[in-house]
Amino acid sequence: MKRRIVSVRAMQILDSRGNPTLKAYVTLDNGITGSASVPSGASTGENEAMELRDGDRRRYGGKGVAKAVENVKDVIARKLLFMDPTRQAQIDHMMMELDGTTDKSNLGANAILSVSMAVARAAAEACGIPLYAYLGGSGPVRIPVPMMNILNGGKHADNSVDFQEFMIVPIGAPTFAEALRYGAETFHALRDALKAKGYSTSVGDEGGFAPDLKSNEEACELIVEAIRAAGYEPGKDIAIALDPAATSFFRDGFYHLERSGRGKKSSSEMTELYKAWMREFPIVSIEDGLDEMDWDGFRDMTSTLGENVQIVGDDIYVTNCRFIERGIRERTTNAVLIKLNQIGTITETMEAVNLCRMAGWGFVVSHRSGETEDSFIADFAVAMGGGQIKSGSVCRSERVAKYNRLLEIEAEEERSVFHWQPTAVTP
Ligand code: 2PG
Ligand code: MG
Repeated sequence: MKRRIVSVRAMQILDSRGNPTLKAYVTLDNGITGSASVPSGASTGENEAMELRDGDRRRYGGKGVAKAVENVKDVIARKLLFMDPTRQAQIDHMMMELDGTTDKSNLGANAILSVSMAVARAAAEACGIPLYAYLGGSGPVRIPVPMMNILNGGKHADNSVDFQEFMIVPIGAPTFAEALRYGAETFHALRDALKAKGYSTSVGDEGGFAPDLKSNEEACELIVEAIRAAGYEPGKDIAIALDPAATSFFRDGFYHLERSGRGKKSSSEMTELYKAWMREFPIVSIEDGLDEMDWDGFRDMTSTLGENVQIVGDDIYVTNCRFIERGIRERTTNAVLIKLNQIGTITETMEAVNLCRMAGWGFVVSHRSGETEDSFIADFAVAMGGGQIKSGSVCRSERVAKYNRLLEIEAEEERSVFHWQPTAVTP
């Protein structure tokens, strides 16, 4: 039976950094309500869809989202009333038209996305199926391999590490549950290793440790040591993925490794650095190794290293088909980071995933550094079937919520498969 939307509401809640964000509620004529909360980034790409913030410095330092909440309750709600919630694309396009800008700055990408996600939740429940099955359809259920960010630097921590994320990837684990165990055990071994060296074991925005290390390399050395101490073989059981988020230390044509006191490097010197690291450490994926505007540098890096490592574009593509199309044409990378709030609707995010599939590229569904307890991306990653997710470390509940949801899906789903294969994607 066809359902109708009878109410659309939103409220201001807090994210994991204590900044305001939105939670939206979509209610149907049978009383079902779907709700969803939106995350927020710190190392944001220049061309991301725009989060609408109030700018009133007396409240939350200008970061309030009261206007975005009003836009949901007023402008968006009025248009969505009596619509069929299973018409996701139609609803998303209607909101895009209503906004009328290319970056969603009128109504706010945060306002639009909260409703887009809440609509999907309500529709899935009305259909009586889990969100991942509703968005992904029938067929094998591929549980993604987690990239767990156990050491934080850059804009996600106030320490001496230039690179933003050092992640462990349990490539040899037989199931997601085992992968998570590998990760948690390595995380605890890393705490012991840091403690033994007199380093801080406090954590950064994504739940990874944030010590003042002597160099960026030392992060990889400590992680390899922790993998071994936890009883695993580096490169066979557990590999390393990096997200330097290089835009955050790029200035005047150079990459400034200032925090670690390593001077400045050109684009090709950065590629050489990654190449040297790949000889020394079991690295399987490098995201945003270069600046978001360094398209030529990315292409050179991909042609030099792309055979042996996944090169992921995050800030350079901002989950936007326009940029991903250019990347595919120019062989800029061989994989894409997928973040719903970089573009602002489920429909456009799925279009970005489709481009990756058609190009035979890998893709990684990702959280943001400012998150909520909403586990939407866990279902979304399963639905998209790309086999990779990054949701931070194995501590801080806003990170673990996604991993726990994946445990649940794997336990409930008899058809589930789990394997590490970064560039092969399901059709
Ligand atoms: C990234 C993300 C998530 P942020 O760069 O990939 O880890 O960080 O949300 O701050 O952009
Ligand atoms: Mg990134």
